[in-house]
Amino acid sequence: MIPLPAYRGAEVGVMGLGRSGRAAAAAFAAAGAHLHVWDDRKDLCREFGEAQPFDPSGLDRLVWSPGIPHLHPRPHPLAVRADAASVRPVADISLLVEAMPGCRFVGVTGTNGKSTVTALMGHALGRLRLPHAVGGNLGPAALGLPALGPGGVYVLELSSYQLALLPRPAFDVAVLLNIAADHLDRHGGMHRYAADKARIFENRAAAIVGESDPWCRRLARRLRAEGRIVTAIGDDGPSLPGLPGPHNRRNAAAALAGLEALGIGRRGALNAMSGFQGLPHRMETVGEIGGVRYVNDSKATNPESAAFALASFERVRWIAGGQAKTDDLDALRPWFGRIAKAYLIGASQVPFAQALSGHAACECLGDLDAALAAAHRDARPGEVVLLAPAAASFDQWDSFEARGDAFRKGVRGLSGGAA
Ligand code: UMA
Ligand code: ADP
Repeated sequence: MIPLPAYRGAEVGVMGLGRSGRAAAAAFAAAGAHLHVWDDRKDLCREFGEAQPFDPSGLDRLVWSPGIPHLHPRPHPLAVRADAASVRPVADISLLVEAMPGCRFVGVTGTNGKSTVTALMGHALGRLRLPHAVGGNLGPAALGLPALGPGGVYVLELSSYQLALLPRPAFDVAVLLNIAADHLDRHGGMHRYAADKARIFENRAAAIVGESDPWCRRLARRLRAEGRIVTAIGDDGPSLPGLPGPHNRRNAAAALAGLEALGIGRRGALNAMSGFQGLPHRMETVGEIGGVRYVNDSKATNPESAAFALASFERVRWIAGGQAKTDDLDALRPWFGRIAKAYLIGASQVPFAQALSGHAACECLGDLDAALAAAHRDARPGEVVLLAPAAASFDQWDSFEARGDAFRKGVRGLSGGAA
């Protein structure tokens, strides 16, 4: 837990009692602050005592949970009242940065690849035996991380929600991997989304940017015009056995650049990165049956990430569909030729079938079990059965993890399916 001695006796509020809010509340309580908590789920508030009316006027700090809209599509009513009282809601990450001035902070953001790069950097710092902690959008919430001594490195995965809630971002190293349409309702459109992502570079951060999309290219040009040194992420990064696919070479390049920006020599960094096995649900091989490989990329929740998964294999039995963020599969078009057949599921199966019509064979199967059974039946040696839905899971599952776990279990249940 992060010590917050500066808040001893202060009036502090926490809005939202999920993972980030609970960690913030615990850190404030341990510091001896006067804690006020709110959540639209009143049962959660009751755990902290009597429900309290929301009075932001006397608050020294208001920590706001990233999942609660404070601006778009509509500000939460309590955000409106905080604004009226001139109290700015902030992300827990602000307090972490404030509380640990002797440490260095690496921020990793982007539409796709954040978790992979964050975890890979954490893996390498661990191999190098450097004091570090990994968290933020991935893993433990900011204020639940361990306190590191001077020189410690926090590697933080940052969502656009969190970035929008940082008053003065001040990372030492900032990585922006890519920008594609996602979460647009929460940011009020693509320009605002890109602007929120760009905030990671405010202040003094060493800038590392993937220049594969027009939004990032424009931003890198702007930073260079401002005299900043920008390290471009190419697709020539090291190829790590646990990280298949061209996108993962970009991720490895980003992690390498991040480690070098921390002052770690190239050879040492490369050596430390090796052995990283990747994260579950991201291009995870979960079985090999009769020469057919089964790959779980359940985290591919938008067409851009699914495109990289398709690009990674020659001939794919593609399981896709769910709660689509867009029915437009144009990002996948260059790889349609790799689809032996698409097995479509979930709420977007019909629009996805329409988008694929004339380009690839496809069938609407309704759910994952039926799709896996059909793909398994059709697959020939050398092919890959790939779950890369290009859509969120929430129409049929609680999370992308639950969807990926069901796929892994289904594969293990197929005859001879031990991974
Ligand atoms: N709540 C309200 N009113 C609302 C909405 C929510 O009171 O209108 C309350 C809920 O009742 C709940 C709490 O707010 O008790 C949930 O807060 P939250 O949604 O911010 O979730 P946390 O559990 O605090 O988790 C957050 C991140 N979640 C989101 O940004 C949606 C987690 O990222 C992060 O790991 C965690 O903080 C620790 O830092 C998850 C995520 O889905 C992985 N991120 C999105 C993504 O990756 O796409 C951005
Ligand atoms: P995030 O944390 O940003 O969601 P992850 O590392 O969890 O990113 O990967 C999410 C999905 O995006 C995975 O399905 C993965 O295959 C794909 N992906 C990973 N890195 C990239 C990248 N650099 N560009 C595009 N897609 C990617």
